[in-house]
Amino acid sequence: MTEAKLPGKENFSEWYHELLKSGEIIDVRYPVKGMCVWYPFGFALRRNVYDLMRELLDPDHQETQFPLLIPETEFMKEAEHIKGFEDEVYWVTHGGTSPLDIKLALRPTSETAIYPIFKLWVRSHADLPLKIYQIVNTFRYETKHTRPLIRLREITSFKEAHTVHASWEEAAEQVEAALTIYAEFYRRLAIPFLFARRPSWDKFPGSDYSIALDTVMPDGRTLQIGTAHLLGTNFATTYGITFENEAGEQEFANQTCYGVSERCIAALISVHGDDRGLVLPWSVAPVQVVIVPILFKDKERTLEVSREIKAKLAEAGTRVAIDESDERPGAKFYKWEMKGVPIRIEIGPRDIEKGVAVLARRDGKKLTVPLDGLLSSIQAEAADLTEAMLTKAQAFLASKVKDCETVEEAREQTAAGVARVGWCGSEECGHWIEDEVGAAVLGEPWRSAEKHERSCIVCGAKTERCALLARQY
Ligand code: 5CA
Ligand code: ZN
Repeated sequence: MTEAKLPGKENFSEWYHELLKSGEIIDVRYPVKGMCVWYPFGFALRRNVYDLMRELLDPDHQETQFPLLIPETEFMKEAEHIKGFEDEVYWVTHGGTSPLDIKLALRPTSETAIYPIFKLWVRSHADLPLKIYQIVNTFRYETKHTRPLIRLREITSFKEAHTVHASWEEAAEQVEAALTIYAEFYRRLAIPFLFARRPSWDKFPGSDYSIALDTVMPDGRTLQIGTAHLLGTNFATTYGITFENEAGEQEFANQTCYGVSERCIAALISVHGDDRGLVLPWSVAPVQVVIVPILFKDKERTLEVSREIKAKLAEAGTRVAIDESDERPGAKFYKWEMKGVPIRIEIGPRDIEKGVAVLARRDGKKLTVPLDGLLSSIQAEAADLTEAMLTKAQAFLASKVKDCETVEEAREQTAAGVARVGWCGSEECGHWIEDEVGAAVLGEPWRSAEKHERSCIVCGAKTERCALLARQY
């Protein structure tokens, strides 16, 4: 038995890379930088995560799909947008050996593919609101250090939603609706996060404002795991998206867009995983329950009962596996722990005599439960386990965020966490903070109730405003 041991989670970077491999999530050996391969197990996890996303979006959005290639003529229309993405675009310049008349961009995101068509789809106020999304691959020629699932050049699982509204206020409400959907998405994944309104210099190119969700990784650096942007009429003006209002006049439409990528899976792995491997929430685990028959005497009977349990659980909609291999129970436990299976059932001849089974949760809790009513025991433990995972992750995040009064304190805090400091909101003070502290301004907390008097850490002005600072992935 070769038990490749994981490095401890305190060596986060090594631990993360080793776990992507041992957990069979991502194979990084594809010979193009920033482009990775999903192992089938990783892809099953991805499918469950994106099924959850679809479940949350579908009641109020329609799924669609636009082309990957965008003509240069459309791509180059929105000045701010071009500035933001120009350096990151891959271009298709040839068809076979013939140069193309008009170069084609591989979408880095799809505003410039979708909005020329929105111009055709939106005619009158009766067409609004329009809310669509697609889950596609996008390409960004990232120049910063690439990392699997975190900073890719091919983002394979880009969920982007695009909406069109009659007024700015309605669009702003849609941004809030999007944030509420993302909050629920991450609650079900037991991943806590902070909402921040990005500073003006870090908002989405072509937006009025951007709200981001940041989670805290094990090493205290933050990862942006979703963003919602209020586009106002900026793109509508460029692409001529107008509608006839109730008074019969033409008006520019207001828009939003919001996105999540496979970073949500990077967060899932990083936030919950431990020294023994993946720890997956029940909602998305490819295998939710594994049955390990303890085979020493009465093998046939033990297997028979185990298979009956499996059939029952499967019938109830549980994703269940049974490990009938010849390995020692210990080796089997190790293998399925690495895969993050939330609940393991151990059952041997003595248990069968007594009409019980041992139920072992991925967080280490073990209990003996009657075979009668096994399904409801499993469901109760699964729900409790998800809560326990969320509580633990929330406590970790809370321990990583601290109010700081001085630049020195903020510098120390952001070495392995998030600092909250008074900030008057001026760009000048913001840039000074970034330079002096050596961390990014994530922005002002959004939807946060607590407000109290502070003073700007730079200019000393009295203010209720504050900034979250962190080193970012
Ligand atoms: N059109 C908008 C909304 S979909 C947009 O492109 N927003 S974005 O640039 O902020 O990207 C959406 C999300 O994708 C980000 O919040 C981040 O979580 C993720 N993301 C961005 N770049 C990468 C990358 N290179 N690799 C993996 N994920 C990324
Ligand atoms: Zn200031």
